[in-house]
Amino acid sequence: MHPNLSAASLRGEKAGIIVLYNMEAVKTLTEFIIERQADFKYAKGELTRLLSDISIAAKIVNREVNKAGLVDILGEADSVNIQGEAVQKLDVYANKQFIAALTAGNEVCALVSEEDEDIIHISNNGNDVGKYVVAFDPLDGSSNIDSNVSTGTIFAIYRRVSLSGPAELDDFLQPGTELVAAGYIIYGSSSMLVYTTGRGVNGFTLDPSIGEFCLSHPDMKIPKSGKIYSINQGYFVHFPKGIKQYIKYCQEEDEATNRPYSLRYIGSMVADFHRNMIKGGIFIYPTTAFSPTGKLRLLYECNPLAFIAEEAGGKASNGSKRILEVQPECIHQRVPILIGSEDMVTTAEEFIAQYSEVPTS
Ligand code: P6P
Repeated sequence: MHPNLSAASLRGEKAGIIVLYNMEAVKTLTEFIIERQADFKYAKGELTRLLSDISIAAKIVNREVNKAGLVDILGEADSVNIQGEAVQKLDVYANKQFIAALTAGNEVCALVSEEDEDIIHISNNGNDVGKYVVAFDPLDGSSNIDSNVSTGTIFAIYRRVSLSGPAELDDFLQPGTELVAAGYIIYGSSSMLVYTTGRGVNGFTLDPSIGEFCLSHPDMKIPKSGKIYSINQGYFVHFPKGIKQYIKYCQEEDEATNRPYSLRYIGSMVADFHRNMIKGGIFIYPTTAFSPTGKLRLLYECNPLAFIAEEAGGKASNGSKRILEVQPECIHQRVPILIGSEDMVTTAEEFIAQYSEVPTS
């Protein structure tokens, strides 16, 4: 029996989180990855080590995120990242943790981070041993930390295409269909790591008492439809006509299709996406007058979440094309995105096709 279970959990009281009843029922992330290693087309333990490195950094970041209100790690660092956004100290901390963990693991030859303008090369005395490249957003939604709102890390793992030597730009400019693995960590009321290697999606909840991510959401599926739409409606006047019409559709009264939907918008993509993974729904960040190609980044936000969404039976598009088929042109490329329940994304695409110029790409 898990030594740290409270009497409440023994009684099975719903505490709003997954209650672990006993260690016999608990499968850790490491055990799960090893079990599934055979499924992974490049087995030989490479992915096991790579995902294990990511989970270690996630635990360290989780610890600091949870302490953020207690130590002077909040507040804006004196720099801005290449997106021109004020950098929170926790952004910098999280970035350093993931770079350190992925560097130490020797499986990765280069990284792209939201926080760094250029490719971060990782070499071992001049030999670029790693067969993988990783694109990641170390702390998505970090501007919300001061208000204690969930934030997250998003990662995308590609096999390098260059044969040897330092990684090249083309190693990162692969479409999402070439992803070998992708995932996110959500630092919230409980912290979870959710990932896919193309064999379904599985979610692991961090049990801080044992410091392990434990399988809590096996074989996750996004409901085919839902009653939640997520969009920053404050920008309504700047949206394309098709998006405006879809929003009006969401607000109409129609019992047969469960409308009006509820509007839920957290402002952290990982948190909005994760809620829709569990409950069903659609998240939209379209083009706007001030983000003419969209705000969210293809390599380390949209592609990894699109891979997960599709593996969970959902859908992700730029309004007219699968996100995963968009050919990246640069490492910090932005794209418009509609992602979540398949039927809801399809309906939104129909409004875009009917009312406005669909994005070309
Ligand atoms: P807006 C956070 O800054 C982020 O990159 C995503 O996590 C989030 O979905 C989006 O931007 C929020 O942007 O313009 O609505 O504040």
